[in-house]
Formats: sequence, C-alpha cells, structure tokens
Amino acid sequence: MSAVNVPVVESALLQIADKRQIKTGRERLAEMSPQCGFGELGTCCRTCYMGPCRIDPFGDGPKTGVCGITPDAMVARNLLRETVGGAASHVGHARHVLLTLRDALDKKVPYEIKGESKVLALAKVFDVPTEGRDVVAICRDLVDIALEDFGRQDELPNNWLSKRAPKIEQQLWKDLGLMYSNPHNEIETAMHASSMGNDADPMSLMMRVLKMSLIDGWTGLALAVDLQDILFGIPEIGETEAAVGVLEANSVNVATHGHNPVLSEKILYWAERMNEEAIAAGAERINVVGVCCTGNELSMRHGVKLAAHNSQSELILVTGAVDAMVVDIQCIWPQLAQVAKCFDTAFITTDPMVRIPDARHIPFEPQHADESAREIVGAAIEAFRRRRGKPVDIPQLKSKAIVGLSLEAIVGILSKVDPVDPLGPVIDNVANGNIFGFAGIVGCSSIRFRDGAMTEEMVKHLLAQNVLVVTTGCTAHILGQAGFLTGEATNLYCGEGLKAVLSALGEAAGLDGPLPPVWHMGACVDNSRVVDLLVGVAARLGVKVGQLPAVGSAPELVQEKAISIGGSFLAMGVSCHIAPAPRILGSPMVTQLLTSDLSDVTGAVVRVEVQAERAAQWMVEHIAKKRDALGL
Ligand code: BF8
Repeated sequence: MSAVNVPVVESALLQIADKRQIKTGRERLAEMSPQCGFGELGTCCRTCYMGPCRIDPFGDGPKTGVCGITPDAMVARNLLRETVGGAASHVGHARHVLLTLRDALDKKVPYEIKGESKVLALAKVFDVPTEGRDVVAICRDLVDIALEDFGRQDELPNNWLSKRAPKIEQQLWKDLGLMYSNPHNEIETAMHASSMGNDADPMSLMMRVLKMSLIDGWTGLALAVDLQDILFGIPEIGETEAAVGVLEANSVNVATHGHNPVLSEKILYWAERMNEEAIAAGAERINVVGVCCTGNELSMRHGVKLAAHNSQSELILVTGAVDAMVVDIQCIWPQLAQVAKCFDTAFITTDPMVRIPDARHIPFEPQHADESAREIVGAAIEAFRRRRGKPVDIPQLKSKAIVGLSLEAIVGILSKVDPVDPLGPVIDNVANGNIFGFAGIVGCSSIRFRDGAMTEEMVKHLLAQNVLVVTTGCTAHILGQAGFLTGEATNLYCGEGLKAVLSALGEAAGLDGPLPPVWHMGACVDNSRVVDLLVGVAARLGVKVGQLPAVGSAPELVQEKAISIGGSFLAMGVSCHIAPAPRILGSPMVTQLLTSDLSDVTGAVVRVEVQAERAAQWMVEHIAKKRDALGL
C-alpha cells in the first residue's frame, strides 16, 4: 500500500487481509482497470440488440447509435435508469415498512407503535383528526393515506408529496410538471420511456430524472423514515463507538448489514434475550454491531456500535471475529459470502431479493419475525462455538461517537436555549457568521477515494471555515471512525465562530463539552431528516430552501441511490458536489444542464471535484454567494 493518507482502520484491516491472502475490492478494482471509458462517459447504449452502441464524443467515430440516438439522449436515458434504480430501492423499502406497520396495527406481525409523538405530528400534516381517538386509529388513517398513494390511478398528486413537502417548492414542481401520483406507475413509465424507440429528447428525459428523484425523496426517504419513527421510535441523542475495534474477541459478534430496521430491530431484540445461551456457549455476551445503513438505524435508536461502512464490509470479516453477518437489502457485496467461507462466520441472507451463492438463507418475513430472528441469533451462537479458542485479529481502533440527531432531537437541544423559538439561536448565529453555512456530507464510501481520505479531508476544510456539517449513510461511519462525531473534534477542527456556538449548545444539551461539529442524522433514507431541517430553517427565515447558505455533497459516490437522493436535493434547489463524476460527461447538453443551466430551473447546480480541498472550497464559495444574496 503505497497510497498516501490511507485511513488507519482500512490500513490495519488491509494488512490482515494481505497476511491471510484474502483478495479485497482494491485488488479487484486494480484488475478491472482501466475501466471502460464509454461507460464512464455514459455513452454506451445497451438498450437494444442492434447495439451495444458506443460513442466517443471526442473522436472521429460515429456520432449516433445505430437507431440514430444522440449521445445527449443516450446519457440522459442511462441517467434516468440509474435514478429509477435508486428510487425503486427507496420506494420498495418504504412500502415494506408501510405494510409492516399496517399489519402491526392489526396485530398480524409482532411489532408495535413506539413513536406515538410521530403519529400525532404526522396527523397534523395530513389533517387526520385526533380529538378523542386512540393512537392506533389515528395511525390507521395515516397508513390508509400512504396505501392510497400506491394504488391510485386517478393522477391526483401523491399524498406524501403534496401534503408533506413544502408548498413553496411544490409550486415550482407544478410549473415544471414534476408532481407525481402513483410512484409505481412513474417507475413503470420511466422504464417504458427509456426503452428502445421511446423518449429521445434529452431535456424531456432529464425532467423525468428530476421527477424520479422527487419520488425518491418523498415516497421513498420521507415515507420510510416517518413510518420507521412510528414503529421504532424517534431517535434521541446518545453516545456510541465506531470502527472495527467494537468487535469483541470473546463475545458472539453479530453484524447487521443492510437497510431495513424491520429485520435489525428484531435481531437486536432477540440478541438481548439470548445472552444466557451465548454465555452457555462460552461467550461473554452477544455483541450486536452495525454495518452500513441499518447500523446507522440501530445506533440512532439504541446506541448500537458502528462496525463498518460499505467498503469495509468485507474487511471486518477478515478479523475472523464476526460470528454472523446478517443482511437484508441493498449494498450487499456478493463477495461477502466468499470471505465468510474462509472463517467460521455465518453469512446469512434473509430477503428473497437478495440471494447470494454460498450464503445461508434464513427467510425473514415480518409475520414470523421472532422465529426467524431467534434462528439467526442461534446460528451466530453456533458459529461462535466453532470459532471459540481460535485466534482472531481485531485492530484495537475505535472512536467515541455522538449519534441520534434527528430533527426532533436537534429541536430538543435548541429548545433548551430558546424554548419559544428553538431555531432562533441558529438563525442568529447564521446571520452573525458564527455558522457560515450548512453542508450535508452524505452517501457512500468508495475504495476509489478511501486512499486519500476524501471525506475526512473535505470535512476538515469545511469546519475550519465555520461550516456546520450534517451527515448520514456510510459517510456517517467514515466520520464517526475518524472522530468527527465528538466534542473534541469541535475543539480540534472548528473555526472560532462555530466552536463558540457548539460549545454553548453542548452546555445546553447537558453534554460534558461541545456538541460535535458533524451531526449524525442517520442512514441514507434519513436524508429526509436533513431536508426537514433545511425546510424548517427556510420557513423560519421566510425564504425558499434553495436560498439558504447550504450545500450538499456525496464525496464518494457508489450506489444509484446516491444519484436519486442527489437529484431530490437538486429539485429542492440545493446545489451538490459529487465525486466521482456521474456518467454524464459524454453529453455536452446534460453536462451543461447539470453543472450550470439547472440554476435557472430549480436554482441548483452540480459540481464535480475529486480533490478534497478544491471540493470544500467550492462549497464554501457557494455558501458565500447564498449569504450575499440574502444580504448576510
Ligand atoms: O443507503 S451510503 S453504500 S449503505 S447507498 Fe449503500 Fe451508499 Fe452506504 Fe446505505 Ni446509502
């Protein structure tokens, strides 16, 4: 490993993998290089069997595909299909939670309402009467409103968009024809329009991209998070630890990986109840740890320790200390089953959509959630019995991390400073420049950017310039492992203004020091919490979200979901940095639209920048322009 600035956790784990002669993603990436230039530019079309067609926009070769499609339309069409992949994932996640909640109300599945206050808050949003009604009846109405969205054929606006999203932005979306009705119909329409011989107008296709992104944001992220808060409770601020050092040599280590807390909550529940069995097997206890987004979910609500982000998911297995890795949906590398085979690790898939050769499959359906979760935890204990006494290699690296900063938790802290106008102190500090602006640093961890610590370096630059950072997804793991989710980081990295604000807030929150400079707001679906925060601040200021001194970034893009989430921010008017470049550079028109002309449409632009300091600098300059426009 000759690369500079490899984060210490990766470095330690890669050394173990090397010692054990286990190939990792980095080697597979190197073997794959150089990667396909046509694919990178987005000018490879596999939509029909006259192709595949490839266009080199810089060369002398053909300038259209066999059917005559232009590179602009090719790129826009490919981008639309990526966005559909992301939106389908989030909408599918949300629908699963919705059906679980529906069945929980009928006592058909072993889950119950833990977030009563969320039910009441949403009742207000959706005009559901509450007077004299019990919470189950109110919740049933909310479920019906959500179910209506999935069944409607009347083209009326989607409830979770039209009632939940801010009115001021909705007017823009109406004018642009972006309001949608049934998300499933829209996914069908997008796949249809992007199949061979349909929409070939790049601008029309790009508007479909924006519409699909809105679906992702409101009927994916917001719906999933709202209902998860009802089922599992609204996260509260708490402390945990992050990085591979949270594994325990003498405990049954159960790593939950994936996205849907319907599974991971039950694993945690049964792990707590099967401790005696683990002790009888010779273990000290059962240690449930979190990987990727479902790890964030469990840490936000229960303080479960964060073991690994996505590009470390195979690396923590090389410790030999993970007794079971149980996965549900999304971002699950097939390679995990192969690495698990080198050890006593039980690699367990649970969802019919995610079948992986050499994995053990234990079907998990909400109706039989308790039985399946018990079987899974039992399999982990069995795996520990096989491992017991064998050496493990756990790098003793971990950091403390403050997590659980839902919007409700943030407002709770701010209320201690000003109970009448909780957002008031934030606004005052934005006005006086102590908080220069906000950055949402979110998304994935990419082995293309881990060497060089792209995310960590960007955040250091932003904090030094008094930009408050909020984070979700694998980025939250990265920043947690690097110590940014602690009060010490405030003292270490922040400019004087931000330090003063966070110190005052930490005191108000009753912490033993400042609030961290990076606020962990959850998993990728929890980007809806970031949006809610921005909507709240914008409403308090009486401006549009896009006018705020705020900017987004997905500094280590991996998954299609990050594209659709980014699109939902753009539709809100929030500009975004991204690295690496999305597959658009083969189209002058799409590149021009996203990096410049979109500012005349929604007020937002995309900036591609693969160098950390330059990326942060662009973000700071963007925030400065927004401040100027607001007269700050
Ligand atoms: O939804 S951050 S690699 S785990 S896509 Fe996946 Fe990216 Fe991680 Fe969560 Ni989000």
